[in-house]
Amino acid sequence: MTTKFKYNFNVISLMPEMFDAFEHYGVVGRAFKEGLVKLNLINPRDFTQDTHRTVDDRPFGGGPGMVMTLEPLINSIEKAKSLSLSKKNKVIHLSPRGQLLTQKKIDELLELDSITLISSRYEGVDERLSNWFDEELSIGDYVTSGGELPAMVVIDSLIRQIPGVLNDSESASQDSFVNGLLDHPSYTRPETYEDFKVPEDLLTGDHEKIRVWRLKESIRLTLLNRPELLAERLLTKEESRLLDEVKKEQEQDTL
Ligand code: 4H3
Repeated sequence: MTTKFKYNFNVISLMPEMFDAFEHYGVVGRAFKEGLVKLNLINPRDFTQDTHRTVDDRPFGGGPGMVMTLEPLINSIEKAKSLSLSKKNKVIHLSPRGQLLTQKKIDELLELDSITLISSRYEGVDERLSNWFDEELSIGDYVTSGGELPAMVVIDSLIRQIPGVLNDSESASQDSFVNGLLDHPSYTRPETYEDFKVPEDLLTGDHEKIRVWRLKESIRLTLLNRPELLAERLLTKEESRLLDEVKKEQEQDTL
């Protein structure tokens, strides 16, 4: 009997309602519906003792804004850990200060069976909370008003990589970054729209010619938009040849 894939996402958030739509649409919604993955929403406000259910306080040392207090977050983390499927779990704080999220990181997280994502608000969390989480992750160099959208980005990109979640027509194997290059351009009908034609090679039905065209365009796009990815990546002989062709064509374009 095939062991059914199971993965628990525990999200600690003051705004759990933000996840309502997230759970119900697209491939992500299907994965939740089929029970492959589970979303546990934990609200620190449920772990407060005072009548105002206070979760924040003023920063020591002064300055604008408020800081999320330790106790409701620690109690939330303990609750989340009790909902994790096994010891193969990590507690991650989403923050602009964190390590940048990459496909490689997503693949590492896929090896676990549960993750707890702390979506903070206000000016962030009391620094001592770092004794209760494993790492900080950032989805990019910008600030959002809460960690909820970054948490959804992490969960979505994880779910896409679960074997069986994407059927062939949605396949993740051709996604950007999966082979360390940006995804090749795609075209569909009509073959000509106003003066814009589909590249000839894609109309030949010659699978080898199409494979090479797509690889070359992936390399061209990566050189243009993310040259550092090329620097990090070992290129095959074929890829190096195609990169040289792209560079020569670029030189001709600038002449
Ligand atoms: C993560 C969280 C950006 C990211 C975030 C990211 C709200 C952290 C608040 C929350 C602080 C703003 N913004 N790039 N925002 O992954 O608690 O400082």
